[in-house]
Amino acid sequence: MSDTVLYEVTEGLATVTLNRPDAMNALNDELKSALRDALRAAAADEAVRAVLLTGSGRAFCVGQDLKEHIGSLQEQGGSALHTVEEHYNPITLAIAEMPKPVVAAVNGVAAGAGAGFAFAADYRLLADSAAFNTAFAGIALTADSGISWTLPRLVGPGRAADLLLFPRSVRAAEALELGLAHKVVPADELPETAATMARQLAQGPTAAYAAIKESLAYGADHSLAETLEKEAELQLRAGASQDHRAAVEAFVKKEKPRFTGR
Ligand code: T3D
Repeated sequence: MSDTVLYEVTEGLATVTLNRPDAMNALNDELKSALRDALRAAAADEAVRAVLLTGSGRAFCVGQDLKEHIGSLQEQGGSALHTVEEHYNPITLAIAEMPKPVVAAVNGVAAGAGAGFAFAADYRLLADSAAFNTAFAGIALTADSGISWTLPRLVGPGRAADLLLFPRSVRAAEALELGLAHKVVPADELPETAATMARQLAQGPTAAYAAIKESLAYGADHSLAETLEKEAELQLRAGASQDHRAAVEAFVKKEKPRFTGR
């Protein structure tokens, strides 16, 4: 695997680190392919029960590497934008749809597709020095990486239009207020806090988390009646898990449950 993405699995937690710190983790072709492959590997690996996505250096990810992109545009014109189908879409889908929680530890600025990947995650923990910037309109592009789906759901359609039409860096405190961040911590505490939270999820009831992800996604664009049916189906599945039985037994015995993810 390319060293532009670090991939490590310990005790059920896959840590995926964007690793072009000198380029603020800008997404060149090598990094995009490596990230897509790492996320697919984490999704498919039953031993992985949660994923932590973060960046090395001072940025989380500044989106498409525009220094590489200018060369592609000169060579290929608009065909250079096929990277959206080849990379951005599968990366976003892998984050949003993998049947296990994904925590984004946003260690610095997240712009363009970098913001999109964080918005697709299930939980966003921000360093107090971090910021989001949609960036697209600044280079005469429209939203990609799912931002036109995730952003209105996070902040409402009016604010989403504002953030896309007038791109600016939304700092961590405002991101928390808007609902773009779940939690903000001092920058030097981010790695430890993020690892602790992600490890807690990796030791949790994986099948229930998968069902929670699925039901939230389903409920976002279905009627109440349809969602109730989906909840019933998913609850049957969660209720049949070993973890559910073990947790109820532990509750009755006043013990702490130990989840195996099955
Ligand atoms: O193929 C396609 O294009 C379609 C796919 C699109 C997906 C996308 O992600 S489109 C959006 C691309 N990203 C951007 O437009 C963001 C551009 N960057 C910025 O607006 C700002 O740099 C930030 C708001 C992110 C951060 O600002 P600041 O003040 O902290 O940093 P800076 O001084 O602007 O940048 C520091 C360095 O990073 C600088 O390089 P230098 O001068 O030290 O050599 C800058 O050029 C570089 N940098 C920042 N963003 C990018 C980048 N280099 C390449 N690509 C970037 N996206």
